[in-house]
Amino acid sequence: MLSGNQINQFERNGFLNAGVVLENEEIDDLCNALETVLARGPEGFGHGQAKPVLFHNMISGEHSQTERAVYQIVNIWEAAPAFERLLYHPFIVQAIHQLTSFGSIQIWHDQIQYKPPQSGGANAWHQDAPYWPSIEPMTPVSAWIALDNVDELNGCMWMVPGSHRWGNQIEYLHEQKHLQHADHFCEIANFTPPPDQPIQQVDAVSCPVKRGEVHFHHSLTWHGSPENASSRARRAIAIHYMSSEARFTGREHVMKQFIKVDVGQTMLEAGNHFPIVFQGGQAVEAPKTPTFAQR
Ligand SMILES: O=C(O)CCC(=O)C(=O)O
Repeated sequence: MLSGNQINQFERNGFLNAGVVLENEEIDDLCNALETVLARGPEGFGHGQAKPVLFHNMISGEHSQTERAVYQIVNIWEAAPAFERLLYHPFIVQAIHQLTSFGSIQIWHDQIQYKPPQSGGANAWHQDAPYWPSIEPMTPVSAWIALDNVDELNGCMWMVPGSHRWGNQIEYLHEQKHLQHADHFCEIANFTPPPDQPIQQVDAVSCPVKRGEVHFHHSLTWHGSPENASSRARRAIAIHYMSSEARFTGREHVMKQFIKVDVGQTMLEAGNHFPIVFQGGQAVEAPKTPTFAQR
């Protein structure tokens, strides 16, 4: 369980490192599963085989001249049982309940963001919720779990304390796309927070996360991560949750193709791509057999 202090810290800042949640052996299993998926590559999954929903270099095209890469794998859990089990991690799920007060919690989607050594690219400043127009209300909290020690040198996330209370500022944040390198990533300029909010300065801070630790962030918290120019890999997985009371809007997202309810209906019956992980006051147990993947 999160302590009252941790919850207060999350509510004030919009993010929280809640410490170690995974044993070495679990991390090794996750890393092995990730290596298997990376080795197969986006084209390595045959027709009818369980596969991630999306697998690509998320900065190719945009910065193709730099030959940098951030491999984004959405719903690796569908292809890898170790990642499916992680969705049901009781501490993480309970913490999401504590931070949101939702009575029923589902997975919206997960995503690996893997930055290879030396050539890892940046994930520019953004907020998550504006990228998820398919569901309302927007999903308020994500869990981000490090599979390597992640720090300023290999592309840890940076966050702006208090920014989750400043509304949807995605257009402003897109103007900060030139901030790519660790040495200037924090130099966000020319923004005045709304005067009625408790935090009044834009002070980006780095958020190092050790292997096996979980870091939570609000879906309106300004965040991003600079390039990985170090000799170390940066492997991490984010899990994005939603309330089962969230409603399908019909708007676009890579997960929209799997939503089995009509526009305006709640996501509770959205289908098995959106597993329920908390219900009836407790974390749900992981299924005994994988939903999609072969063992
Ligand atoms: O892994 C990263 O560097 C960024 C991840 C992210 O933007 C998120 O989890 O919302």
